[in-house]
Amino acid sequence: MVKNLAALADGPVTVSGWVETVRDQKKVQFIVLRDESGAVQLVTPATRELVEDDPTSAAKLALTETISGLAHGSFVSVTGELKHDERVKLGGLEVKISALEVLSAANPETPIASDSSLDKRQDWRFLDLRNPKQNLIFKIQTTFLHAMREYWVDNDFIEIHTPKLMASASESRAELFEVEYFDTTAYLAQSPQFFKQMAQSAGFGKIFEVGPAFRADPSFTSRHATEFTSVDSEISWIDSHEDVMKLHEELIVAGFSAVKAKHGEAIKDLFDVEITVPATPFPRIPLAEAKQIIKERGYEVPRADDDMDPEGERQIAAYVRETYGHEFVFLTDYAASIRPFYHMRHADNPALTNSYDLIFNGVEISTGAQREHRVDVLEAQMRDKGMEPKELDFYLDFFRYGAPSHGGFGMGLARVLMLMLHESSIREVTYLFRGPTRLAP
Ligand code: AMO
Repeated sequence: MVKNLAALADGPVTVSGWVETVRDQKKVQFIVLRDESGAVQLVTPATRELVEDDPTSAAKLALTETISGLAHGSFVSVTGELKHDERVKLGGLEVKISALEVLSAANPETPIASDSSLDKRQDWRFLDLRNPKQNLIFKIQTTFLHAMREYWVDNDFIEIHTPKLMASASESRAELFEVEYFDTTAYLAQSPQFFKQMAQSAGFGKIFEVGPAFRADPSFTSRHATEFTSVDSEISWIDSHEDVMKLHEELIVAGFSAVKAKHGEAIKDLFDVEITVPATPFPRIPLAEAKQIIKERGYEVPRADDDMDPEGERQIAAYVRETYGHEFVFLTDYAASIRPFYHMRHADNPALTNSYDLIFNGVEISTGAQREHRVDVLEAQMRDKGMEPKELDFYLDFFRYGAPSHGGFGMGLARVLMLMLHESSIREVTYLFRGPTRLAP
């Protein structure tokens, strides 16, 4: 690998990778060769014609011509002499080529360039991903998930994998993908919601799942996909949603600490972003209060349904940044009218729920709540939402045989990465994006 060259002494080496650039000068040729670990400069004197009394000149001429004809993106293997030289800007070393073999030639026409549109880059995602900046995103994602997984495992959480083929909706009846399923209809899971709650009644205590979620959402915003990776966790024996927020912020801190330690410098170099590990506790503001705060700052949320809108999220984030110097804020105690039937309502005010949204840099990344575990109350809350309890009898059964108090959250992985790296769309940080008009590649 290219990165291993730095540790080697001067001498013969073999290295392979993609041709990034060729500088074909009259007397000398340079190649920048890249693999997923980094880039190195290769150099060779150019031989432009046969020299009669030099028996090696035919081979030299062939090498020069091969290099002149190399297309960007070709995959080559090179043998040569490694030389450490501080004057070489790229990593302070160079390989003088003695032999070069083209293992897989690239088409000379490169279909995308750095200024291609996002849509065009999505068409050629595998080429787009060769860009070191794109590559880094997936290293960051790996580190972020690994750190959270380490937290879960160290704290005795059990990992579950809930089915993605469902007999019913898992959130609302809207945004449901239907699938032909033998002689019936199945639905793609919008969330692991019901089955992560089932784990609480099954006595698992604390669980997590990282998996796909599907939403037939026709919107073209920078934060919506029709398939996304959902990070979910659910815990038993809680007193309120405060316990869930505590878990949530500890996971975020674990993830951000690991990302900063491992990739902080590379993120600064490639994204010009300084990763901040957020201080705990994150600010918590009841939604009604948050709306009042932004109203006093001159922005009134236009929605009549008590929810926050994207501009409201940006406004409250700006307030939190100014007041607490924090990038995260929990907006809490949403109205029952805009929350699902399974959110627990306040004992003293059933118009409000024990729930929250987590806002990061002005965008919602997560929803969490304490769940209603008393089956009679659950049934009443379903009816209140115009639902017929019979429809979800399998779910209600989870609460008919002794169910612990519990709560949890679901978090969109791509949204976290987008906001962490100040990217403009989740399409930039999703391996292969799925949207209303994007099903391929
Ligand atoms: P909610 O529907 O708010 O809650 O989703 C949780 C989080 O998932 C992400 N998300 C999306 N990401 C990309 N594209 C989408 N179309 C999309 N929809 C949602 C967001 C969002 O905050 N069951 C509850 C969670 C819970 O209470 O545990 C749920 O799914 O980051």
